[in-house]
Amino acid sequence: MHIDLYERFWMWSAGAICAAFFGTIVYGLVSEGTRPPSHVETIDPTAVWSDPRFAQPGVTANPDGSVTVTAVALMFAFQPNEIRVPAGKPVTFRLTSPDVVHGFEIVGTNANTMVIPGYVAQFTTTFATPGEYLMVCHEYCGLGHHAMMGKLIVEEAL
Ligand SMILES: [Cu+2]
Repeated sequence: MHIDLYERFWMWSAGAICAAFFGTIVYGLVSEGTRPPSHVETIDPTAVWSDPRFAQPGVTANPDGSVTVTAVALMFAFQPNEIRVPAGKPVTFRLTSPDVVHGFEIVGTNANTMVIPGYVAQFTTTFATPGEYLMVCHEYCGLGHHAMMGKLIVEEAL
């Protein structure tokens, strides 16, 4: 079968691009430890505030030095809106939404998840550098989406 030179060129080019894209995924998986958050825990979105897991949003210190942050993403704020965590300690975030799909991203870090009504989003990360970080919603959730933000303060560990 005869394949024209240019046809061959574009076939190999397309193949090389696919291989490069796949390579970046494998590189992130193997070398950078990139994993999408995957925590399957359900919750009744109409009863978030009376659910014992989310009745008192905030930061809880665990006996091993790690902390757990319980937060609710809602139109158009995070509850709590200001979160203080220690640097260099594992921080487990647990989030849910009582209304629509929201996003939760801490700008400049690898903390990033979707917050879907009916589910508890959970991931653990460690903040090495003390400072103030912006928390934003990155899933369009309505007219006030652009104003949906909060502050994460990473404090120097004692
Ligand atoms: Cu939003």
